[in-house]
Amino acid sequence: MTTSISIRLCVDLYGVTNIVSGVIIQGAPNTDEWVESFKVRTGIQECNLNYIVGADIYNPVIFTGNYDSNTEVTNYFPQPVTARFVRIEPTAWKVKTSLRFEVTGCFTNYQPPVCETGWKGFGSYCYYFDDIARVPYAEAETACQNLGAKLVSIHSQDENDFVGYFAKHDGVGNSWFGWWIGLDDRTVTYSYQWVDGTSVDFLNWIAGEPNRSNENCAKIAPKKGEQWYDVSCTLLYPYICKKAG
Ligand SMILES: [Ca+2]
Ligand SMILES: [Ca+2]
Repeated sequence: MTTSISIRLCVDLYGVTNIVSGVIIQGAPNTDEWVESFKVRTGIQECNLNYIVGADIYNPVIFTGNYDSNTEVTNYFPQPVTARFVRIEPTAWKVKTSLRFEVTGCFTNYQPPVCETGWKGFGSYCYYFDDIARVPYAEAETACQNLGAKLVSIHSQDENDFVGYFAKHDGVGNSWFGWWIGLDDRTVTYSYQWVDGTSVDFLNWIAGEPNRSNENCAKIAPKKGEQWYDVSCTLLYPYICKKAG
């Protein structure tokens, strides 16, 4: 990918979500113009990109850029991300923010999931957002099973962003206040488990939650930064299902 002068360069990775592990940049060909340092944002929705961060999750990584026109400088991210959009935000440059830019990652062997009509793909899974239903948790669980799926499990900030984005934009009425996700402590209080049996390797409770031993089911609340609450399993919410693509 080669591009012209741009303060913020954003690329759409062929219109599909990819695993991106880093970026490679060069200065302008045979001209003393290059980007000396930069930040990177990535994401699956163009208007909702997150900065690449490292151990300090609150501050974007400042990547070291070029020192001449033609040497390719490769920067790997602290860990690969799932992204369709990659945006370079120069923080220092020589004369102009000229750069040539490529991304590294798994493009040749990544196959976007094939999802039925009405389902949305992310990673290797398909997701269904039933924003019409208003049902208790157990009914939502059954409804997903009837679709050959399970109530959604969430395993990364990227997956949470994806789920949260569609929870927000597909939602009508009180879906804005929450959707069932497949996380509960119905068996052992405060021992939360995913109903699809996957490991609990990511949690996104809002501050102060989970807060009640008699609230055993989790919802994601798009209105509250896509964070999670424990609530009574008898409350009525729409729900999100997930199955392999
Ligand atoms: Ca509980
Ligand atoms: Ca609660």
